[in-house]
Amino acid sequence: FSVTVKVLNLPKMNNTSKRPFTVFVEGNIGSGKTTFLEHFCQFEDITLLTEPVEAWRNLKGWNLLDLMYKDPAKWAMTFQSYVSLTMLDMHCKVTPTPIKLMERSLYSARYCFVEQIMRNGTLHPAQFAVLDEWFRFIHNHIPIEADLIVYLKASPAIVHERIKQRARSEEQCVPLSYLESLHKLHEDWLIHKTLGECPAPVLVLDADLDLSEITEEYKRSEHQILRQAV
Ligand code: DGT
Repeated sequence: FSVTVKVLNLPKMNNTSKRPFTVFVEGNIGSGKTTFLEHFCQFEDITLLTEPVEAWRNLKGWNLLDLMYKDPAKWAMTFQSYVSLTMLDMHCKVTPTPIKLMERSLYSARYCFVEQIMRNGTLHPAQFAVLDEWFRFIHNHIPIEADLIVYLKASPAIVHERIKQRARSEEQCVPLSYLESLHKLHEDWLIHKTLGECPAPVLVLDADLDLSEITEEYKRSEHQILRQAV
């Protein structure tokens, strides 16, 4: 599999000893993480790592995302273990700029998605235990760097509407209740801090705004992110 790596101005890299300032972009399905990352294409000091959804849709010809949505009881474990692998790949990727922006992380895979399918009974407790052990092992043995989390906070009803409009074929069966539960898990993890570990300070942006207004909202995060490149 491969993740999309967008790098502008590669020759600028001259500091290999210092690790990059690392930002996770988090938020519910359809909250605008991809649009947020696209906004930062214009900045030369940033490497963007977009989520490997395409890898999930085509692993040696198999569409794991589709299998997971069509038959979660059978495929959620397989899907989730592949998500973990692709996320770990992103965390470990050596990037050539002072700033690294990642779409999602191992943390949201564990504390939002795995948590959700464990709580709703899709995952057998034994399957959950295996995924959780993998997460703990990685967390304890591999340095997962995080300096800032940008949380695109969005109302479940709004992202539900967006998901219907974008019509990604696998997602047509996603009910509002699923998005409401995922929203609550994001809130517990990033705002109330009652779930798992929040590995970095959280900047909350209003992701309910529509495309015509969202650029101004994104700009609110520019300073916090870009000052790290100085
Ligand atoms: P955006 O740009 O905010 O609209 O982001 P999306 O919706 O393209 O990206 P994301 O990560 O929220 O979701 C992509 C699809 O993959 C979506 O159908 C949910 C699913 N997904 C992502 N991560 C996980 C995971 O860890 N477990 C499960 N079950 N599904 C996941």
